[in-house]
Amino acid sequence: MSEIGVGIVGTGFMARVHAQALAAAERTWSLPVHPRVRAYCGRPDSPVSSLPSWPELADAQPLEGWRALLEDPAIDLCYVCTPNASHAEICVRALEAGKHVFCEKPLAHRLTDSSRMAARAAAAPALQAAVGFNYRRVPAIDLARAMIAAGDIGAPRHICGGYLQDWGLDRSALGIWRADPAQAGYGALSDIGSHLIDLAQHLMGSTIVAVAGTGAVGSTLAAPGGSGDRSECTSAYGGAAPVAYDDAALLVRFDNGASGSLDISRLASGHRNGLHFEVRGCEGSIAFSLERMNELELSVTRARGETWRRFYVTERDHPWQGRWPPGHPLSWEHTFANQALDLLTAIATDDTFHPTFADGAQVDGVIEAAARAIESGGWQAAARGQALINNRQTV
Ligand code: SOE
Repeated sequence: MSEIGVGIVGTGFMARVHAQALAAAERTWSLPVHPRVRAYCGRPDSPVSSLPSWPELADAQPLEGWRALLEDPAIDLCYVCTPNASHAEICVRALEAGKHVFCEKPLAHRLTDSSRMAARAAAAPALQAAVGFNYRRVPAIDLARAMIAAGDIGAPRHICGGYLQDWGLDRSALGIWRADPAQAGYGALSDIGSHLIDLAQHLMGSTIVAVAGTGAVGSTLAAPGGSGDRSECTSAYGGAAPVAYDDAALLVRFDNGASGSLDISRLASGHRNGLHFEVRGCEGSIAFSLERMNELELSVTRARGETWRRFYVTERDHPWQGRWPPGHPLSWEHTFANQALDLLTAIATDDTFHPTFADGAQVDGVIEAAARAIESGGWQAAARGQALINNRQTV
């Protein structure tokens, strides 16, 4: 089996998730190529001595800064797991160096950056330019997508979804880069809203073309300087830095006429990592919660008072199953091994891994439309990924 040299940029918890996922994918499946992490690095000013020594990187060379990593001819695939504002420079340089690129979500902290990344990726069609919306690779979510696409609930009319976390309530989170609009973008809208927006489009089979909503900076987390006073934040769109919303409640309109309501918060006590959705069709509904991530609920009849049927998504013919007998559930980290399997397979077969940078830029277009909608109080049009590449502008 041929080897593929991997470089990991970043030493935060997502970098470790991906390092472990590559090893897990190797243990779980007969991969078409053998991923070998050859090098890793931290922030540009991080000396090698400060880098972690994780067991899964025991054979990898620690480097000072990502430029040295991109110069290594033995690196074929670069994972970018750094603060959102640094994604554009690293990913564009990696593509220019002829590397396949996997970028953590959101693609960028501003639409101008993600448009540039998508355009550069479109100019290098032989290279993978992938975005880490890992929840597409939760078996139960992919089964829901397939059931919706197969017409099991009729034409999908509305999605009611949420991504709720509570860590923003802890003062211990003060000062982390996810709270700094200059590094992270639009706060929870960019961090976890990007997942929810991507999933909503993936499940509904249509892109979001218009957004309305409200949002708030509800804690000391997100305001510059940690004051909590929103007046210090520049305008959400076009200002020096985005407004780092802690909460957002969005209404969305899809290209196919369907609608959605999306609830996003990192100040939601009672929800450690609460991603959930209910898709309502003309003949039924389907529902999921990450807190019961191997289950799916379907409502297609009201006969005899029936409400929901429960599926336990661990059968051998369910997506990304087969490692163990039915009834052995997967966990959050397995979705990254599923992602690695599909990315390495796409590289080996010269197929295109989805979601791509164009998909990521389109999601960032919806995020920026949401920020404009919150600021303006009215509906805002969302940019489409392809338009971004062709015209390098938002609509
Ligand atoms: C936020 O805390 C976060 O780590 C996101 O950045 C991840 O994408 C999500 O999977 C878990 O929560």
